Amino acid sequence: MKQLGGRMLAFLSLLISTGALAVQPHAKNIHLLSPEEQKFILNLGHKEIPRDCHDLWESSGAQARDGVYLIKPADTLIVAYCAMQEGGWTVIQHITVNSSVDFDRSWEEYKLGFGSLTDNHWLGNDYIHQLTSGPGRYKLGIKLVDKDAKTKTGEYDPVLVEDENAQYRLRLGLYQGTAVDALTMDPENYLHDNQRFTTKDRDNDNYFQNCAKLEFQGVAGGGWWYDACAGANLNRRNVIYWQKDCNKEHLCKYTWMMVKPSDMVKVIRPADCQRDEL
Ligand SMILES: [Ca+2]
Repeated sequence: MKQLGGRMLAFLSLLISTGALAVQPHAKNIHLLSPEEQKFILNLGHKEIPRDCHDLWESSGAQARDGVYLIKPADTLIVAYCAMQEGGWTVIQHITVNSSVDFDRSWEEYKLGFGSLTDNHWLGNDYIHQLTSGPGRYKLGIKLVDKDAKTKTGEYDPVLVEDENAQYRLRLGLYQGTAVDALTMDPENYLHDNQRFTTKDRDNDNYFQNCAKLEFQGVAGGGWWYDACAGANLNRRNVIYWQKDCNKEHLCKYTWMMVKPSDMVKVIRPADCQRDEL
């Protein structure tokens, strides 16, 4: 009996070390990957689960490549797409104009994420909250690619998406980038900073109707931190909107939203202090 138990353990640990058991990812948002894609989680079976993609990039000595990884921003294990350029961004949104993934979704769907991590998706407001609420500050990266493949970028530093009780209110710091600042400045006075999240089934916006339900050419706006209503909305599937950079006259093809720890706060590791002790 004892021997059988030992063999069983050896067999189990073999399965775990080969990654065969490690999948099931108890990852809470595993629905963002097909069963086939789940086999290609790049850190499957690893003992140490990083907090985010930056953590992973750093511990790999800047060698980690783009792809899907298991991360653990709080006490929940999730899967996320990591864009490893510039120190490891955790992607929270990707949309392609006229995406086959519908962004006209409910509160619950925006909360837990939808779409496909390797394609168009929303990571999930619960996880965006967990990522941006630290420890340490986070920043938000925006990447816009227009129909001529010209790319514009921007960063808000810091960023915080508050929890569900606060209706995932968006808090943004200073902006810099080549794209226009469409979240904290708008010539029409639509400010997205400090707004709560609105979906078609939960109206937290400042308009007399629900901004997420307003249609353009038959397509609703999708969930967003609406004011009354928008100077930017990256979740409208038929017209990606970012003031003068992306709109119905100047079409954008893709966008990404990503987060990573702020440069303003450097984490000091014990090893970094040793020199001071000499
Ligand atoms: Ca309203």
